[in-house]
Amino acid sequence: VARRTDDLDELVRRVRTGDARAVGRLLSLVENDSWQLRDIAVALAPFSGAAHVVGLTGPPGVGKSTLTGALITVLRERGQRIGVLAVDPTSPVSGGALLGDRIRMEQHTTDTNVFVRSLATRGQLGGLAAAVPQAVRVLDAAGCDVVVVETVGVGQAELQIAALADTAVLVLAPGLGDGVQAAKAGIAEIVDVLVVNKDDRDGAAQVARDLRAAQSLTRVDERRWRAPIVRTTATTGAGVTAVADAIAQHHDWLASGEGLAQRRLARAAGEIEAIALVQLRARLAAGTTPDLLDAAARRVQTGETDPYSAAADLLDTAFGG
Ligand SMILES: Nc1nc2c(ncn2[C@@H]2O[C@H](COP(=O)(O)OP(=O)(O)O)[C@@H](O)[C@H]2O)c(=O)[nH]1
Ligand SMILES: [Mg+2]
Repeated sequence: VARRTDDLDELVRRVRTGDARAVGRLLSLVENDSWQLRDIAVALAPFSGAAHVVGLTGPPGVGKSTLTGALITVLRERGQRIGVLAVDPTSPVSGGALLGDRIRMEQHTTDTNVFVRSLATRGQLGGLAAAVPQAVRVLDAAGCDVVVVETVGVGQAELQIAALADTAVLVLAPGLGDGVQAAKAGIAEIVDVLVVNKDDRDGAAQVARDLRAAQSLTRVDERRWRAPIVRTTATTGAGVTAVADAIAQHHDWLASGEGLAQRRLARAAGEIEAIALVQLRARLAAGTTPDLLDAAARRVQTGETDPYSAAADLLDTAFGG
């Protein structure tokens, strides 16, 4: 165990110098070797909190990866070091979507100040929830000024990533129909920057108007951040500077008050909860409690007890003293 810990410390030391191979190696450990996640978390804990974590989400095909590539170009011009995590909960690592992401960001692969990585689930529940925050920490420790986490979707998974980020960016595009409808509900509460991409296509102005209308339904509050709506053509880079500006302004606004600390507290709480749930599930599955579960199921089935009381007993037994 001691040797393993030494190896991790050495790896983290190299990561902190921005060594791309060490970053790649540690990201692989985070993604694949879940049994080492705890040791990795311990080694990284002192070195996180400097990066601005940006969650970038939206329906498939709206141009998130293209926009991320264009954003990298703008941020590099500003002298920043960038990390990108493309999270895809649905497709396997070798799948088309991630391959496409790689190609779209390829222009940056020789830049030593840019780290791009795709993450996919390995089928285990909670796997991504556990891996993504650690992967962010790796890039944070590597000295990234900005870490972009790209996720697909306009549902629950997207909300989780939004909660993970300091700044949540929602990308939409014309021709989505239901996508915009679904997105409207969460706009006021969750989203910090709204991007209407594919501004070169018909309907982009209408999408922006719809978003502004949805926004105007929420109460005006001077103390609240009002998400700017930015129109972009990611393929040409038009409007992308304004996206970078909006992201930076939101960070400054958060940092000027309690916002940044509050978000990071919420992020840590969510992370702890996710880890606890994964461990509970593992204990239930790993044989420490199946007999208890069987016995509890029988008592519930015969009406001797109710499922809530049985679940409470099981939790006490699994985690109690
Ligand atoms: N016309 C147009 N096409 C775009 C724009 N941005 C991205 N695309 C194209 O939309 C497709 C999906 O882009 P991608 O970045 O993979 O979308 P993602 O699934 O949201 O990551 C690709 O063929 C892009 O070239 C844009 O601003 N205008
Ligand atoms: Mg993509």
